[in-house]
Amino acid sequence: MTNTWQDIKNTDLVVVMGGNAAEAHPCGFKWVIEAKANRGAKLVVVDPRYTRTASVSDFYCPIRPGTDIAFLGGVINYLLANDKIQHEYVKAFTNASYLIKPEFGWNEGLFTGYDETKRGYDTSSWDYQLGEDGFAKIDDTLQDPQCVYQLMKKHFAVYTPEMVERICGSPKDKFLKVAEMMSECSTPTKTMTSLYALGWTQHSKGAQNIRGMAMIQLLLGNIGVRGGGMQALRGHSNIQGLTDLGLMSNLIPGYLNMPTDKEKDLGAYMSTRGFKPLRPGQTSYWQNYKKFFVSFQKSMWGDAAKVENDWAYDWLPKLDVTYDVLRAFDLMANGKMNGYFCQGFNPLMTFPDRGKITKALSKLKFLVTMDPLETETSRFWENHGEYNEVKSADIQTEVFQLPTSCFAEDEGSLVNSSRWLQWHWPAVKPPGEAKLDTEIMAQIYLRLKAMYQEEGGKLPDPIVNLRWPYANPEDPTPEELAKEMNGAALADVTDPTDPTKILVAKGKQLDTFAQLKDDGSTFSFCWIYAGCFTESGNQMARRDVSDPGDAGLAPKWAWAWPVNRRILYNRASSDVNGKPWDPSRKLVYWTGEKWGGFDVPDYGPTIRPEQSVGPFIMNPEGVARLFSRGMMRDGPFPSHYEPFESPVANVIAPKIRGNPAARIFKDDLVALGTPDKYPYVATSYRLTEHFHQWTKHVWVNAVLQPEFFVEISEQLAKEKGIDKGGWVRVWSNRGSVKAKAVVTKRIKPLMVDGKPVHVVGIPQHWGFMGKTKKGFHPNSLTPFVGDANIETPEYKAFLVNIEAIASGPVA
Ligand SMILES: Nc1nc2c(c(=O)[nH]1)N[C@H]1C(S)=C(S)[C@@H](COP(=O)(O)OP(=O)(O)OC[C@H]3O[C@@H](n4cnc5c(=O)[nH]c(N)nc54)[C@H](O)[C@@H]3O)O[C@H]1N2
Ligand SMILES: Nc1nc2c(c(=O)[nH]1)N[C@H]1C(S)=C(S)[C@@H](COP(=O)(O)OP(=O)(O)OC[C@H]3O[C@@H](n4cnc5c(=O)[nH]c(N)nc54)[C@H](O)[C@@H]3O)O[C@H]1N2
Ligand SMILES: [Mo]
Repeated sequence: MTNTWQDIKNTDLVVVMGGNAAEAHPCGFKWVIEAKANRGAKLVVVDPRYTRTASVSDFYCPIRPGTDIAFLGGVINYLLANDKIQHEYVKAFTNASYLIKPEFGWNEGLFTGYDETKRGYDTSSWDYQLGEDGFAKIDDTLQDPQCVYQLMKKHFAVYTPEMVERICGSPKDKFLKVAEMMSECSTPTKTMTSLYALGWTQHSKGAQNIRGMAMIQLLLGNIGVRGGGMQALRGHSNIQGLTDLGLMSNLIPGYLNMPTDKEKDLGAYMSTRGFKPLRPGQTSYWQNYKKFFVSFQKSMWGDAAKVENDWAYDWLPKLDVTYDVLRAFDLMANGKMNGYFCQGFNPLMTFPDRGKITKALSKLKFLVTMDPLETETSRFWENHGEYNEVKSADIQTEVFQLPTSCFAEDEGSLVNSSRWLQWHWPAVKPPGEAKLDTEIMAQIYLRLKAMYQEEGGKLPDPIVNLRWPYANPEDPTPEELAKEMNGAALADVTDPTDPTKILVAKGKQLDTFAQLKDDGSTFSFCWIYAGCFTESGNQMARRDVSDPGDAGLAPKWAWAWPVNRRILYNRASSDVNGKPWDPSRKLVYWTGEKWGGFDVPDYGPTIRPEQSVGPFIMNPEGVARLFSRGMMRDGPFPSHYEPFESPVANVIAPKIRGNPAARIFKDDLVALGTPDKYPYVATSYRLTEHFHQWTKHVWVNAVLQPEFFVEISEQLAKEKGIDKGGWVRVWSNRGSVKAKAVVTKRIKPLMVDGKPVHVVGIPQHWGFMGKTKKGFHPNSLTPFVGDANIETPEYKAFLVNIEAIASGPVA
């Protein structure tokens, strides 16, 4: 989230699109109700189904799964065509005026630089024109045909209201109503907030869905302001922490990236991470990259990371390709990965194409699960259901189950959607033989280290030299680990302007990442967390609810990264002169001497407005990007692509199937189904009564939602002779499931390009373990396809067929 949960109460318009917050985030959703009750805010829902969120909305618009970019593109076109943008904001704080290279272009659904054999782009033309001074060229009048504003106008012109209706099946008048409601928020005193989650990410162009809305929010002047922003409603309680700490295969903590094979030494690695400002006077915060990186290396290897060995650069793995989870399972399925540690993950249920996952797990020599529950994954060799199964007798995989504690039994921090690190304490002791994950990992590490010390090995250094400074090496404490994430001084850190002044004495915890050094005198495992555990104690354990100005920030409750800033890009809440856009919703403003207000400002409190430093300090140009400069793998602007399995061709680029840069392997392309055999669009989602696959182990939840079902419209039920509550078989090109049919008015057929499209809704909480009745998961059916940028699987739009059957799943 750019803002906080409570800040939702400050908004005028809540748009829930690509999520179902009332169902999946019921506690946070109370702030939407607050906004409605206290400010008269309106709630708009755009979803293929009339959801629990829609049931309390002011306006609901249906949409075909996987077509949000056409809808959002339609809104962008509407805002530009009707001149409903916040001009001053767009000019000052975005790259609308930046000139793009003349060789950049867009033709028949592809941007320049596409290479079909690589299924990817050379993105070099998606860039600014640079002047001789090295700065990006701009045209303040926004008239140059190569400026981002004009290119954007051209790119989105195709998404007329008629086109939106043709692609999305959203009736034109309903689309126009939503566009009009959003456009009202282009005035400086009206704001809109966007709440989204997996309805947007789980597509082969998921990241571009989010960019589409971010562009709208920038055009409306809604980023960095109270009641505005982009709210990624995160999933598991600590999934924000997962990405922060670099658990993605291409990241290291704090959103630094893993070196690639080509970057042979630190010099090569740093040469593309210079982040020279692209406009005069910009801060370009990533210029501190080396400080964060060296401090990370010091936290990993302590004294063994030194200037002579490039701070142990060689000990980091180097990527040849991205090792996302799809690729990992593909490697397993092809016999190229033969051991697997599966910690807190139940992929047999939750990863796409169960047939492929089963095949993958069957090829392993060993599988270790670390989980408080006995998961389906740990019993993958039992064949339940109809899919491309492997015979149990042919499986050689040895399975080890290591019982762990769960969140209620351990101490530590969870990072929530608001980027708050909140400390929590154990309620009970883990039962039986269950151990804390940290203890298990420490045990494994110490044994590995002993083996390397005794037997040598190809590269023992990174393991034997790992810094391991815990009082009990066998069981590090949460406090020790948290302090390490924050970081400390390894030598006295002095003031650069006055070396006699000691800012942090040797051995003391750091207060902020601004104190980090690239000379080895500091360490911090995750630079964005610096400040969470200081000499004044554990900031994450703070529980002070005070909220100055009733701003919805509660700055002394827990601790937010970065530097306890509650709203990102908050400098943009004031105009170029530092005056709040909306005096009734002040956030950060220029007092005449410094930046004051309710939040920690984006940059140095004494940087004067006339210095024109942009609020988007992580970009070397200081402004936000309407045109994403080379960062996205699948295009600088979002554009509509059909899901890989779709009932219709792409009307904008008929020859293109799916996002041309999406993650898909050859075998999985072959496994895709076509609309002649699978005419219905399926989508999958969650229910409040269950949490994924865990709560089916609990009687109370099992009683609330005992049995697997699918949801279909009354029209489809009639067409297929399916009774309310009757049994159905639903199948895709990859598998088949049996379920009870819920026939509902909440799903309606959509008219897409002149023909009706039916949607089959498939909730996802059942399996063959636990207290609920035995059931199946949509992932027996889903395709093994992922987003182009972050490889999130396309769970939300695929093709199925359905028929009534006489009996359901026993056996
Ligand atoms: N009770 C409960 N709460 C949970 C969870 C749980 O299992 N149980 N899981 C947690 C986790 S890990 C996550 S990630 C979050 C997920 O939170 P959400 O993303 O909100 O949950 P979903 O139910 O997966 O999907 C949300 C909605 O997306 C809609 N949708 C499907 N396809 C499309 C599309 O193409 N466009 C649009 N606009 N909408 C579409 C679906 O109809 C559904 O209503 O929930 C978290 N909260
Ligand atoms: N078709 C379809 N598939 C989906 C989705 C969808 O919308 N549609 N949603 C996707 C999303 S957003 C998500 S997040 C995934 C979820 O996928 P998973 O993460 O595989 O699902 P969970 O059931 O939450 O599994 C987490 C496991 O962690 C265990 N656990 C809990 N606490 C601890 C602990 O402290 N330590 C350890 N070691 N284990 C612990 C739980 O018992 C559980 O078995 O599913 C994805 N799959
Ligand atoms: Mo999730």
